Parts: sequence; C-alpha cells; structure tokens
Amino acid sequence: MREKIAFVAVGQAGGNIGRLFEGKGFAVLYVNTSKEDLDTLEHAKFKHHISGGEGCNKDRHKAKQLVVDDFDNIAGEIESKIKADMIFVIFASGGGTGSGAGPMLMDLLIDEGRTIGAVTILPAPDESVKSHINSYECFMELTEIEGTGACFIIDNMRGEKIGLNSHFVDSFTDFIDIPDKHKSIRGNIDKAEIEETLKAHGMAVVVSLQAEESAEVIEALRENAFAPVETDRAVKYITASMSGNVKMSDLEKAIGTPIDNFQTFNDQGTICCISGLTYPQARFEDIYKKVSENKDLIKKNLAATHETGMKKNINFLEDIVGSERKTEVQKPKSRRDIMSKYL
Ligand SMILES: Nc1nc2c(ncn2[C@@H]2O[C@H](COP(=O)(O)OP(=O)(O)OP(=O)(O)O)[C@@H](O)[C@H]2O)c(=O)[nH]1
Ligand SMILES: [Mg+2]
Repeated sequence: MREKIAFVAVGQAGGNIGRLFEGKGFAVLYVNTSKEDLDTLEHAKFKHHISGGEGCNKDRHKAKQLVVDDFDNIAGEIESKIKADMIFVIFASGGGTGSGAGPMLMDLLIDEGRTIGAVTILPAPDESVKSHINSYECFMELTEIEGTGACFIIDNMRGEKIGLNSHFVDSFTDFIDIPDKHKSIRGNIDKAEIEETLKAHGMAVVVSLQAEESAEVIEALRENAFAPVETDRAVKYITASMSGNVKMSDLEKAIGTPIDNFQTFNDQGTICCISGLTYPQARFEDIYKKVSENKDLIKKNLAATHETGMKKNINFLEDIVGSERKTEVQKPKSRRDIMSKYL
C-alpha cells in the first residue's frame, strides 16, 4: 500500500513532515524556494529547488509567481520521481512558500485517475498576525478547489510542532498499513477501502491509540477534529481497525452517520480515519478574528513605513480582510487559467 501513496513536501514545515514519511518508506519530493532550507534535509532522495527562488519570507504571492514560472520543471520532477496513484501535498498555511504554493500546486496536479490530497498546518494562536493572514488566505483557496481528496489538518494549537508531526505521521502510516497487518475473521479492510477513504473530498482526521473503550477513541477524534465537534457536520466515511470493546456503532453515534463504514479488528490498538468532513469553520473564524482585531494596528504600522515601499502591502491586507468570503470561482479549464486564478 505504501507504494500507492507519495508526498510533495513544500516549504520548511512540509520538509520536516516529509522526512518522517520518507523514513517510513514513502516516496517524497521536497520542493522549496529556499536552497538553505533544502540543504538542511540531509539524506533526502528527491529535492527540487524552485528556480530563481531565495526563500519567500512569508510572502505568498512571491511563492506563487515562482511556482508559475517553474511549473514545468516541478511537474516533470513529480512525473519522473514519484509515481503514485495518490499524492498528498504537505505545507504549512502560515508561511510563504508552502502556503502560497500548496493550494495552487494541488489544483494544477489534479487530473483523471490520480487523487491529490493535502496535509496542512494551522498556526498556533500565539503566532504572528501575518501567519494568520496567510493561513486564512491559504484555506480560502484550498477549500474552493473542487476534486481534491482528503485534507488532513495539523493544528499547532494542540501541542509542540515536532511532536505533532510524528504523531500525525505515525497515525497515518498505521492507517495505511491496516490491509497488510490486520486480518480478522470478523471482517477485513482492503486496499480499495483505504483508498476510497482517502479520496473523499473534505477534511479528514486520523488517530491511532491504545484504546480499549469507544469513549477513548471518540475523545482522541474530538481532540483532533477541533472539539467541540461542530453540529450538523457531514461525514462520508468512518474506517477503523478496532481493539477491545471499541464499537463502530458508538463511533457513529458520536461522530455522525457516514455514507459508509469499513471495519476490521485487532488486539493491539485502535486506528480510525474519518473523511469527507466539513472544514472546521469555527477554527477558521478564530483565525479571521485575529486578523480583523489587528487590522487597525497593522494599517498603522504599515502607514509608518509608507515611504519605504510598503504601500503595496496595505492593499494586500485590505484585499484579504475586505474580501470576507470570495464568491464561488468557476472551475478553470487550462493550466494558464488555473495559474491566473492565484496571481
Ligand atoms: N506542525 C508543524 N508546524 C511547523 C513546522 N515548521 C513550521 N511550522 C509552522 O509553519 C508555519 C511557517 O511555515 P514554514 O513551513 O516555516 O514556511 P515556508 O513554507 O518555508 O515559507 P517561507 O519560509 O515563509 O518562505 C508557522 O505557522 C509554523 O508554526 C513543523 O515542523 N511542524
Ligand atoms: Mg521557509
């Protein structure tokens, strides 16, 4: 199953998580505008430096332009280095390179017969306003792309970054390994069912824990799914290998009734992935709030540096803060159309 899934790791955070996946035996292509960041990835097999890039210092627009100019090379690297049915693009939403390039890359990579998903990161509440602006913009773009697969969200609010990285990578890998490792006369999960779970459009959450009771699993899911779980949340699949007294009926009661469930059993621990979830609107609202609350302060600060060429940034900020919810964009047809949507 591991050969069916590959990763494109963009930016520094993407690289940190990509390394862990490469360590688990997955194919990973590291992409960055910063050569220095790429150099820190020792023993990484496939690296691509976006030509002309010297880092993006939290400037999403700069990242997008660089990706547009270098897209043929990036696409070529993906085709030749990581052949897989499913590609997950990994990026932080709060920086420049990954945040700017991530959604646009996903959009450009979608084609028939291949699933493009995401592993992305939300900034912790104590991070800068700039990180929050970037994150909000990034998710506005990401959630508008049609035809994407599962989008996993690591929330830096939930703990220390490096710990969150390995926690996620371990849980995801445990999930992928279910068909090979867990066989039960009471029911099996096959590779096609894992794939179907990961193809579902929307947010996905995965947990793997030593749990004997349903309540422990539900608690872990709630923690990862932005508790308290928002009401009227949709869910498409619940896929779980369960141990002890953990029961699918309990999970459904707590999470919501999915379109389908896939289940197997084992005696070591419970691994559960829920997919096709609605995005965490309440958490996005918090991010938006932090940006709006600081709007006047940011404007004042930027006005003070007006003469030094910062005026463009004021407009940039107003564009974001003023746009609230962008209206639905029609799915563009050509690569050029997709690119221009982001610039
Ligand atoms: N969970 C997690 N978050 C990280 C990690 N590294 C950075 N972040 C978060 O990611 C955001 C910054 O993104 P980076 O990946 O450093 O930025 P980048 O994509 O390299 O972009 P630029 O350096 O601005 O061009 C912030 O919100 C950080 O808190 C990591 O290893 N794990
Ligand atoms: Mg960086």
